[in-house]
Amino acid sequence: MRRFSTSIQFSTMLWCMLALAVLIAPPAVAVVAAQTQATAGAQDADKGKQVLAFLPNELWVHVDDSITWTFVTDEIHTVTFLKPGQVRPPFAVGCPGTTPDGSSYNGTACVNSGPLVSGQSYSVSFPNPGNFKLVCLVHVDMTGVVHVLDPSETLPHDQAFYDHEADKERTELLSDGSRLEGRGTATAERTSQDAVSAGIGEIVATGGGSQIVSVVRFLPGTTIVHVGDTIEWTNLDPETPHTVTFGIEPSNPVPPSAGVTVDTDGARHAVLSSPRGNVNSGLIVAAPQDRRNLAQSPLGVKRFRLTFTSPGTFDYFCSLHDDLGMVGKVIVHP
Ligand SMILES: [Cu+2]
Repeated sequence: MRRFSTSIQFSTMLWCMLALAVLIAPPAVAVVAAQTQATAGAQDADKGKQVLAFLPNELWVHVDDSITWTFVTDEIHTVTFLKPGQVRPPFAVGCPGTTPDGSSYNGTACVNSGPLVSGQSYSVSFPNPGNFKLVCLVHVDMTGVVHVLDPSETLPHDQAFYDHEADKERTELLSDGSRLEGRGTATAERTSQDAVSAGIGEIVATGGGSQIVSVVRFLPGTTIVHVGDTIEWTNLDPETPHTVTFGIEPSNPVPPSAGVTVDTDGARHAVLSSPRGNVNSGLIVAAPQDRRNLAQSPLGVKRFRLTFTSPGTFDYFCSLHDDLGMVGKVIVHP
């Protein structure tokens, strides 16, 4: 009982001291850490056009402010700030690993959301001034920058400006995607009756870094040929890999399936003798951009050819993007 009353007296005294401290404290200078909103990725209604971009991809904040990125696509992205000079890890490896939502990036230790999709968000705060590169570990050309200014400096833009920039960039990239979709179909038709574009895309530069739009579709979606004909798929995307896969989805879509050979011009080639047959092109993808004073990257394998030796209807898909609706059909007439 005695101990109880002592503790009451002690806490009452604490409250009085706290109240006094509040009363005599100088009027607070409103240093409220601001919260900026941005978006990771965008897509159209049928998910065929994927904007691989931070929207917008250049932001100015004050020291101790934080930024929240909202994810809005079925395609995965990461919000990642690597250490200066850090070797870029695969997204499955991460920093290594991930750091929790609300992590603080001080310019020396890696911060990484890990792969996130629609409905998720990730916030980062910035305790030190500086200019920090923002990357997505899934998409190499999805980059941005965060400028962290001393509180004495005036921020050049507000949330309304960033919302407007994000809208403008999203609209422009999706509209580019529509134009590319037309070009992917037209290019395939011009090259040969039996040519299919396996995706098409572009990289766009902004003041903050680079953004991508990828059309994750086979263009055209249906091809009609005769027994003995060969169809050629070409990946026209500067970055996004695809596969041309018939039959059972392989557990590892990266390597070509057994029986896929290489033509003298480097394109992969296989023969399919039944609509129930299995064949996987492996990744067909552009080579990464070269960087001065580093070894050049080898040629990418961007083409896959398939010869049909029996009639029937053959359904196929991209092992990486079938969930986004990247599927096609080949009708082989006798
Ligand atoms: Cu794909």
